[in-house]
Amino acid sequence: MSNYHIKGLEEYFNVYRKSVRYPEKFWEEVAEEHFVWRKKWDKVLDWNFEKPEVRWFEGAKLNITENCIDRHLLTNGEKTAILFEPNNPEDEAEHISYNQLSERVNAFANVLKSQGVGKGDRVCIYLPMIPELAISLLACARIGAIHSVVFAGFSSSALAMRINDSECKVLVTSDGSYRGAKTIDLKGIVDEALENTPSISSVLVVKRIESQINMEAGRDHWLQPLLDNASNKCEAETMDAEDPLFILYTSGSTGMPKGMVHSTAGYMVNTAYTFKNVFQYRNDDVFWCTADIGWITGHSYIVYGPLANGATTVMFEGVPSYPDFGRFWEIVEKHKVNQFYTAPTAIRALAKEKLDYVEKYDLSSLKVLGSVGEPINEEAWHWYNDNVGKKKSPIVDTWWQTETGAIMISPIPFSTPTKPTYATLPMPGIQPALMDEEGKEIEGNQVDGRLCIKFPWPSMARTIWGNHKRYKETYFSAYEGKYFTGDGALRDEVGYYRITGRVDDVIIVSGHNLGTAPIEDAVNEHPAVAESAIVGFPHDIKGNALYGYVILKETGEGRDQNNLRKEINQIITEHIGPIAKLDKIQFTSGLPKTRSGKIMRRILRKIASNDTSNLGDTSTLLNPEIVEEIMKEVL
Ligand code: 7RM
Repeated sequence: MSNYHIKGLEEYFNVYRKSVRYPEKFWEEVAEEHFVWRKKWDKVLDWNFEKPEVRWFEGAKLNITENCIDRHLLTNGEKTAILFEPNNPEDEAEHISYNQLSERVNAFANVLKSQGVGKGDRVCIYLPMIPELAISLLACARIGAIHSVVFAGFSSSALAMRINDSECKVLVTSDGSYRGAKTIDLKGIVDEALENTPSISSVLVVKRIESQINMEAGRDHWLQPLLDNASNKCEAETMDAEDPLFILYTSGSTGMPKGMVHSTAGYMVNTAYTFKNVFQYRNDDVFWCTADIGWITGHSYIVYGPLANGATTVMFEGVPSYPDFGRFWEIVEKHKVNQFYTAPTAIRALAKEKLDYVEKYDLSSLKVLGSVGEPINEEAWHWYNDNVGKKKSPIVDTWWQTETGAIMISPIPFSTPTKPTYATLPMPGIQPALMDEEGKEIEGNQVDGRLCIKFPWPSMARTIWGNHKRYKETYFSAYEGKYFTGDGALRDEVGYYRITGRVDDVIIVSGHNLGTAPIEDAVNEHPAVAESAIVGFPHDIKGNALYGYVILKETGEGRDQNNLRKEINQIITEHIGPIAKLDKIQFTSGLPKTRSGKIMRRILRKIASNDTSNLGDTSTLLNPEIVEEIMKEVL
């Protein structure tokens, strides 16, 4: 029996049972046999979900880049580590070998040092999907700096907020980026953000689009000349197992985005383990995850998980629709991709287009198809299975979160029989529980409830940067002694899990988590807006889209409503980014409220979804008459 590479359903059950009975032994074996350590741990696990406090492999010393790069050099130095496919299909793909990756990461690490970055310092990375993005993560890890990647689609104020929250010292960005036929002035956004970020002392700028940009003397430096002068050897910093590796922000239902803090050793072991098993990666395979490295999926399954396994990982700069809707499949054919991992929103968008775009290409290299980010609906599942996988490639519907660091519930392809819309079974080491409204665990099958995890796993986030109290309240207070995911789920007759969606005020739009509160805050900044409430409603392509109910001030009444809608979306774009724009905006004179003044979103959600047959009990509302008014004007 191999813990590390599961083959067959029986073996999965054996490994799973062992991982529940002897979790420490299980993870210790994985850690011992598949990674290089400068010093082994003194204790595998220490935990307390009340405080909460979790430590894995305490006392161990390591550097994750030695596991992701150095150890592959002797045997696999010429193997392609990163296969970069540029936005423009006419431009040549770049094959970066492990040897080259090593040199580039080390040189970058030396440049960071020359800018005064040391162990524990935070570095903000705001880059498009170009090789420097992956390289900058690894360069930080090399010297023990904590990276905080901000998705390059976020606005200047979203960027500034994240920089300030974790007091980043250096920012890595580019002169601009390509996105399909468009170019984006990234540096312009950065300049605006940096007006209010006192912690940033220097900015490293990658040249990508060769545009005329402002370079502020003393603060901004072109990266290339610094790299040219840097040595490509840099000793890896010795890190403790529990030293933070990175911060990644995720939206909550209220307030500031949460800076989830991930540890070094546990994160490494867990992402590498799940990568190997969920994708059944073999030595010469080419793996492609289409996510952006600005999200956790990119961190774990473009960078760390694949590289820790010595894999070839594809990085794609562009979008699925450029130059046409066949781009993904063209890339699969061109690079003979073996494992393809994408999001339901992308599948739905491509399924709307002519089948020609898929059928034109030879997809016979594909062995495993993955899905992540939101529930995959039955129709999309079948389209993916029939037209991309030709009914031969199992679909792994992987459920996990920024907070969990690694895949938690997923089929193991060729072992676990798949079932449309089901993420199926927990990965070894993961102990899910479904909870009822009273906070009791629901035993048995054919049940549904709120999804919790009742035992620690190595890659769980350890805290929220600067706010351990919020970490405790958000994840460990709803159900005593358990981690609460925020998702609802059901367990079928054989024990398969199906994730039904968020049970809080987070809406997943095109696979991006959006908290309603920050968007409402932005809308309320419009001078004519008195109050607003935002809910999600089902959308063919995005999964969910945003519906805003807006109460105008007197000054706003009589104004052109379409102009107001445009202005409101403009403010959202500035504060959060275009992904948070509202699809529909309904002006109303009031919002349904409970007596304690809480907006009854449940009712608004139903109205926005055109599902008004059963609105539930509205008698407890302060203003039940408003429901009628809203229903009359629904868009
Ligand atoms: C990896 C990622 C997390 C939230 C999570 C769920 C939803 C993710 C699935 C899914 C149903 C899936 N991290 N989610 N994967 N829902 N089936 N396979 O997406 O932090 O950005 O989002 O995404 O609601 O809580 S995330």
